[in-house]
Amino acid sequence: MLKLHFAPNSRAGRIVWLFEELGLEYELNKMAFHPKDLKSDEHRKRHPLGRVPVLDDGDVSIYESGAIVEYVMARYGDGGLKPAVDAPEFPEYLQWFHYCEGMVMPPINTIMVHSVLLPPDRRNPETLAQAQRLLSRAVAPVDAALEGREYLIGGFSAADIMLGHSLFMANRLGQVPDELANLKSYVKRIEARPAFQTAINL
Ligand SMILES: N[C@@H](CCC(=O)N[C@@H](CS)C(=O)NCC(=O)O)C(=O)O
Repeated sequence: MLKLHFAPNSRAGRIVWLFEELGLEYELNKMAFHPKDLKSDEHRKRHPLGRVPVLDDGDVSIYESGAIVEYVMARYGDGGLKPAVDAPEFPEYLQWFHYCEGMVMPPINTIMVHSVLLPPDRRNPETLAQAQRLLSRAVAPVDAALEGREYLIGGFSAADIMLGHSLFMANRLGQVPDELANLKSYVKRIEARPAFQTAINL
């Protein structure tokens, strides 16, 4: 049985979303998004930095949300949620899949740290403003790519599970302005998916 080490409001939601889209059975170890759980000796044995998600599958234990998504699709996905290697959409699929952790999540992390996680007296307004600028630059090409498309490569794919989840987070942080109308409606489409709703409400 696939066992996911999970905390609410985290990237672990991507993996639940994937399980739900694929109709897979899974078990959850639901932890608090708090150092008492994430930095415990028990969890640090699973992830040296005490982070989520971590997936156990028999003798396999793996972390990094993108790697977990690829692992689950390769072993249990039956070819779903990704274009074939020789399909024209394949390169763009890879691009948006990796743009998520490579370009969009770093400024989101900084925004979270300097607007939510740190106590107010340790937040740095300049660091926050710089991350907000970086994020607005990073999401603009995604808005352009979504022109006339329902999802990132046309049909729904695992690239939407990665990047769509980040854009949902960016929007929730108030970082997607109304002018980016393609992104705004994309986030609404993501939110309307029952599998996403299951993941986000855990
Ligand atoms: N690149 C990693 C990032 C993992 C990560 O930073 N997860 C966050 C939650 S979204 C976490 O566990 N934070 C807890 C902490 O930093 O203490 C991935 O995609 O899995």
